[in-house]
Amino acid sequence: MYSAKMPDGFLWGGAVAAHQLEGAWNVDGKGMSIADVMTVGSATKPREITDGVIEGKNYPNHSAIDFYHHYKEDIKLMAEMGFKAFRTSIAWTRIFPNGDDEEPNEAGLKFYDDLFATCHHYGIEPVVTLSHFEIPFNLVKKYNGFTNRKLIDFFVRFATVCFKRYKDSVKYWMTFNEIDNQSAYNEDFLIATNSGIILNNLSEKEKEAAMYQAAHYELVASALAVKVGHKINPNFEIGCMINYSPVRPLTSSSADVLLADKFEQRRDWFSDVHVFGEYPKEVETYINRNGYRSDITDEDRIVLKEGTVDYVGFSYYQTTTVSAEKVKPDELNDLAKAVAKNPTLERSDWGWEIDPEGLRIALNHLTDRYHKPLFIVENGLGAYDKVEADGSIHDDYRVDYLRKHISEMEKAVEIDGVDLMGYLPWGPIDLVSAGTGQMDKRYGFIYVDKNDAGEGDLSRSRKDSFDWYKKVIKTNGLDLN
Ligand code: BGP
Repeated sequence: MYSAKMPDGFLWGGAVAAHQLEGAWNVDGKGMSIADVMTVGSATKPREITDGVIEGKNYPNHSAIDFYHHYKEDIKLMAEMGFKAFRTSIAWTRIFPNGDDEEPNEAGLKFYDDLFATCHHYGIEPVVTLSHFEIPFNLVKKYNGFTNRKLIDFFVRFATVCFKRYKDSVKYWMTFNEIDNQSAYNEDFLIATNSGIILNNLSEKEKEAAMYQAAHYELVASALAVKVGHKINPNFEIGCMINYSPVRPLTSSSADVLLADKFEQRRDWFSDVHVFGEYPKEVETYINRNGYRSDITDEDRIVLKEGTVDYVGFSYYQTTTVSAEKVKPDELNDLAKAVAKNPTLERSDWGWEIDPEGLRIALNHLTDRYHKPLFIVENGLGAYDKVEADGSIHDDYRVDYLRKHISEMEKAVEIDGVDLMGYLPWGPIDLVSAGTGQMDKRYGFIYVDKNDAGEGDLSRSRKDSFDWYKKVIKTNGLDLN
């Protein structure tokens, strides 16, 4: 297996999001977020989004793994693995419970003071996402999420408060988690979880129109936040965050290749705007032709140019394969409809294709396209774990997945010359799945005793992967065995 030492200062660690582990959903003044109205699903059954909290339903994010009260113990375990960085989000509703409040909630701000101080105590650098699928529910109901231009101001106010408060305790920021992860909405969902758009009763065209409008406002909000952040602390590194999945044609036919290109254009435009500060031609033409975006001002275009990001953060889980048998290139709109199964790849228990080399391809592609430092801020395998009678957990499948991905990452850095800031695999401690709401879809090096039904005593224990990852970090990536 190929391995290489990573550059000095490489940020090894892990990544989580507030709503997926904190719990304490209504504690110390926290308001209700979109994640608080999502029920538990399964590998085959999607989560339900309810109109408010309905008694008797199971909302796993309400208590999650109660990181809110366990963070000291949890960060200590991550420090034991040698973490250099810990990515989390600031729950918007802890700071602005309704999203449109005039003043922030001091108790919420204080929680993150303490969390970041704990990280620094162990020499762990916090990496913070401002909005990670946890938009205040009030902003969804009252304004229809980011379809409303007012949301720009609410987000920028939230970002400004965070930048000022954590000016000296956080250096690495990201504005919106997986901003591109909203065009492939799920029919069964009531609300697009990224931008908070209520999708009920909208036609396919209306949904797409709403998505382009909302994404535009999110991009403007992000650019404004980048500008404000750099004023508050010029040493801030503020990045974007996309879900990156290299796209492949199922066959070598021109129709499949063109479809793969078009698919990629419709996915990459979000980061194109973040990095270049302008819309790419194909997407601008597509949305104009469809009459999708009515509100984009000259001032917006200036803001986008002035608020470009410092680095490109991305999640990598799998590649995407497309087939023109499913959708003709010129008829591409709902991206999910073009996706075909890749016959060469194995899948996880949740059907996610496993493709380590895709990570190297991703790193090369993003480097060539953006000429910016990259940051892998999510990667990992969701799997069922078995606890043995003596309490041990032999998660060799997880080690195997991560080892292969890290090896490809190291090739990209060492052989291809990619400028990479760090590697933060998803869910270093078991947490609530964003997609299914399950606890039993586990990513962690640290096991948490809680299952899908919410049973368990929340105790933490080390899986086999814990010691393996500790060694990887200790040798700066050289020893992957
Ligand atoms: C990404 C999200 C994360 C995380 C991850 C794994 O898209 O940014 O929040 O959850 O996917 O997905 P899941 O939790 O559905 O397994």
